[in-house]
Amino acid sequence: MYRLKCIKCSEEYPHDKQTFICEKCQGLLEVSIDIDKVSADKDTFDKRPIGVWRYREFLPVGEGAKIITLKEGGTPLYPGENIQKKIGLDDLYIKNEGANPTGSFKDRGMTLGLTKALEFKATGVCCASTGNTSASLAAYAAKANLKCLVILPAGKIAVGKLAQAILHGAKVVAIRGNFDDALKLVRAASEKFDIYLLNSINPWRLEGQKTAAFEIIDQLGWQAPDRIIVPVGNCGNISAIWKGFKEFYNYGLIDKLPKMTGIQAEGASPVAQAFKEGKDDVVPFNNPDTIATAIRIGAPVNAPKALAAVKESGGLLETVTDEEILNAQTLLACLEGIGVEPASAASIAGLVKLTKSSEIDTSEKIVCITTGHALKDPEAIFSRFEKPIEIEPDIEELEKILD
Ligand code: AN7
Repeated sequence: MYRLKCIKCSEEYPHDKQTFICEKCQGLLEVSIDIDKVSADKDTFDKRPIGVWRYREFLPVGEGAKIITLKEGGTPLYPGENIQKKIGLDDLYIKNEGANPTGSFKDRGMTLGLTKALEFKATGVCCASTGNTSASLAAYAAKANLKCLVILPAGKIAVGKLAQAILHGAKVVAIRGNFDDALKLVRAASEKFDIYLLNSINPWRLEGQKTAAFEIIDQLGWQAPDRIIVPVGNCGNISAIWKGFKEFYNYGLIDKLPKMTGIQAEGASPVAQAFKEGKDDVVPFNNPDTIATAIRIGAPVNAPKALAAVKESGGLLETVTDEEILNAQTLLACLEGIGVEPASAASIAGLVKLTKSSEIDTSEKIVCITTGHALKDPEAIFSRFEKPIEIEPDIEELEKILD
């Protein structure tokens, strides 16, 4: 019912083939599911709790597979009432992926990733990461009882994420280099030491991440929004979410598709630049830089998938500055009560920018995806807000400092 397929030359490989790259043309692979052989409907899903595995018929795992789960997904879809009013929109929602077990959307991918790793009889798993992937992989590897190696750019990982990877018992290696260097190294390590690679070049992992689209449709009462806005780094998530929408559309569960809108941080925006220049070739940023360390990526591996998603859907890619990102983080925290890390706030920063420039129609039903929890990166908060005022435990002293 499912196999691997090259997105460039359409060459197909059996589902148990151990490769992530087309052997013929070096193109990226995706999982191709025979949608006409799927048998499920809204009632099938309704009997199960909301989350990744509610949509099991659309997930490429064998019948008897041992499923590694921490009950990921089922994240809240909040109406963005206060932000919507402030910036003049009619129908805004926020899908808060920071509410996942390890605090980011990566958990959706890792439940599939570790389930497949066991199916493929892996004894260990590995990834390179800007932080969240490593936190998630470490936790799921622990649950699956597999060894875990994570390679990180030294000094550039938000402290909460690093703490998680260490806590869950991964072998944590920091390299003198950036994420792109770490990814190169881990790909070599995966081959040399036969450890299963779980970066988003792994198409099985993205199958879990596509369930964010399924949940949004489900939570909106079986309809698609007009637009999805999502932060973009290595380009896996936007591609996965688009695949999810297409599958429910092809299966007949929705009758329209949303415009996929990807937001990159200006200092790490090779894909947005390519899109703006109308090019398919993405020119890597050699020294990507942004406060949003999660998306500090110069050579996104899934760029061709993301560009296709944006073009097919009639969406767009936009950049935002660090200042816009931090303002959006504050907006979300102080108007909606949702705490997110800087990279997550890129979707809201993009929303604000595109509303101002009238590229978004104010009547659109929009879902902004916030990808990671505020506590992932406490330093990004402490560095720009006032520290608490210290006083004696005395009511008069307290009165003096209150407005
Ligand atoms: C909060 O952890 O790449 O475009 O190694 O942590 O699918 O890469 C993180 C990415 C957005 C970008 N928001 O998603 C990693 C890593 C947050 C993230 C992204 C990331 P992709």
